[in-house]
Amino acid sequence: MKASFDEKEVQRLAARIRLDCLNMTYAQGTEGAHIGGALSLAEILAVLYHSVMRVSPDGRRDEQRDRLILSKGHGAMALYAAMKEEGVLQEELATYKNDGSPLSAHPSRASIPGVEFSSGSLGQGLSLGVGCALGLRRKGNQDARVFVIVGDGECDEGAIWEAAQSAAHFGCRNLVAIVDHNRLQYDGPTEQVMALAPQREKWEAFGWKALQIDGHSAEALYEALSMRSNRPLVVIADTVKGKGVSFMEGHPEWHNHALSAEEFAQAVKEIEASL
Ligand SMILES: Cc1ncc(C[n+]2csc(CCOP(=O)(O)OP(=O)(O)O)c2C)c(N)n1
Repeated sequence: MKASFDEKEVQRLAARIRLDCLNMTYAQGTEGAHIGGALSLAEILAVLYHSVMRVSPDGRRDEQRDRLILSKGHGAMALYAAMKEEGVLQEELATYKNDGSPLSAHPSRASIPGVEFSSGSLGQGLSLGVGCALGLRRKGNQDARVFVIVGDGECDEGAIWEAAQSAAHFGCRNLVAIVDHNRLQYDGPTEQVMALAPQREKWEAFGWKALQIDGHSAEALYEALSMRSNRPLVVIADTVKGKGVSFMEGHPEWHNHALSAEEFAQAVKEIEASL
């Protein structure tokens, strides 16, 4: 774990991640991008990359590095922006989704050295995380941790709960799941599509240490993600889909959307005001 945490610096980093996500989305023209669920991730990724994870600037070479799996792969824009800020990604964000660019709509291990696993098909990342955590332990690596970010809608997938059960069974104390709990999924409110509550109690019943925190508070995230537990740890991060842009916040239609010139200007103005 890194020793330094500066709340203001992390907040500024989160704002820059949001600006990059807006730029990438606007560059897609009428095709748009997964902006809502990228904006909800900004503080989570800022805290992980800046203050919590040991990252390997040269990709996956450092065996002691912490591993991050963005299981909700459609949040890739926020991941690329955070990686770029921390020097883990050298590509130009402006190439996002262009033909031939390594920065595809979902992160690809084959084209980006800092990506641990390819994702995009929801429900798979936590199982990958369990395997990775077990592998590290069997290699005698006691320090590296595995972080897996899942969406709350993604938790509809049965494979998430199979992975949760096996993580506890195999004693994966080096595994941390983060639920981006923004209460919305593709087609509406999570509780209407497939009720998840009571989330914390469910994870606890599956044998995890469960915390529920404000997922936009850098300090709360830092404290929770720095915690070591003798069980797998899940941090249920209460977030807002579209966070930081007033006309997007809490509106499911911004899951995957294009930005008009006026909307882009307004959104940038609002994020810049928070810098
Ligand atoms: C297996 C699978 N089914 C469907 C999709 C299409 N899809 C992409 S995002 C999404 C909604 C996910 O909701 P949530 O996990 O809550 O993400 P967030 O709201 O944070 O963006 C769906 C259904 C997919 N990527 N993978």
